[in-house]
Amino acid sequence: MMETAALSPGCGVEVKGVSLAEAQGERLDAIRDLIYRHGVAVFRDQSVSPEEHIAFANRWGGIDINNYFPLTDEHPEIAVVRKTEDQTTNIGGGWHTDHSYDQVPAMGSILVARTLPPAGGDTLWAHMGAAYESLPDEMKTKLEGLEAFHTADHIYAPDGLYAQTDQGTALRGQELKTGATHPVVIRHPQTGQKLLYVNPGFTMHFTGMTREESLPLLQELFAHAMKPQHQCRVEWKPGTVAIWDNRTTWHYAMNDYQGHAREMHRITLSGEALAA
Ligand SMILES: O=C(O)CCC(=O)C(=O)O
Ligand SMILES: [Fe+2]
Repeated sequence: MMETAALSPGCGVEVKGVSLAEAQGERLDAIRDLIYRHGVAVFRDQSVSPEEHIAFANRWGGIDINNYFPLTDEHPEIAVVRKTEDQTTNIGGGWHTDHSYDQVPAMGSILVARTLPPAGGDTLWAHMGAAYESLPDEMKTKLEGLEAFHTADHIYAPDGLYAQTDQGTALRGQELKTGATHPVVIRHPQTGQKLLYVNPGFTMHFTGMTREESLPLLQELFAHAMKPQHQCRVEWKPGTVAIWDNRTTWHYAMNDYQGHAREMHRITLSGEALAA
């Protein structure tokens, strides 16, 4: 029997009674729907080998190969999100939406915990449907028809954010150029829910405005979206798997476990173009 419990009133769901390694058919469709609506689903006590991780992702749909993260030697489909005990910078340690810099952004990811610190290293998600819904009506009106430009170049380029940290050498794809324009408010491709689709990691400016002109409104939206009531938090345990929807959520990987290693296996799921 599949059972569910909300992680917080605004975001996330824990799913019990499911073995992801075996989930398919109607069971998989039910899981899919939960993730589209709640933004992120957490599954505990899973036993998922790299092969089963890939097989599940293929049953879900297409796999996107991330351009930046190191890949496992045996399985190029699996990206490694790693912080060694000697590194001080982590991956994803700020609010962001993966792949918003792609014109056809990845739908989401399946993250499997492989090595965990003794404490800390939680991941936070924030629900952009809840964030949109709680905006004042005047703001909703103001956002109608607005589009924004997203890129990852300031993060991953040779003079980007990570290059200045001890994560720099582990990353690939520094020569890539990215850029995409999306509506500021999108409709979820499957549920039709209205979602705020700008994020502090990759959204640079509104179309037709400079960065400087855009920043006051962007920062107002970011501050609103990251309010605690839109968030949920996942404490990883051995066997924990999280699957999230990039359209519905932002996420943030806590970097509060200095001196300890943390390693996650990530498969990125393909998505579709986004529309208002
Ligand atoms: O390590 C995590 O919890 C998430 C890191 C991240 O941002 C990602 O895998 O996209
Ligand atoms: Fe991320």
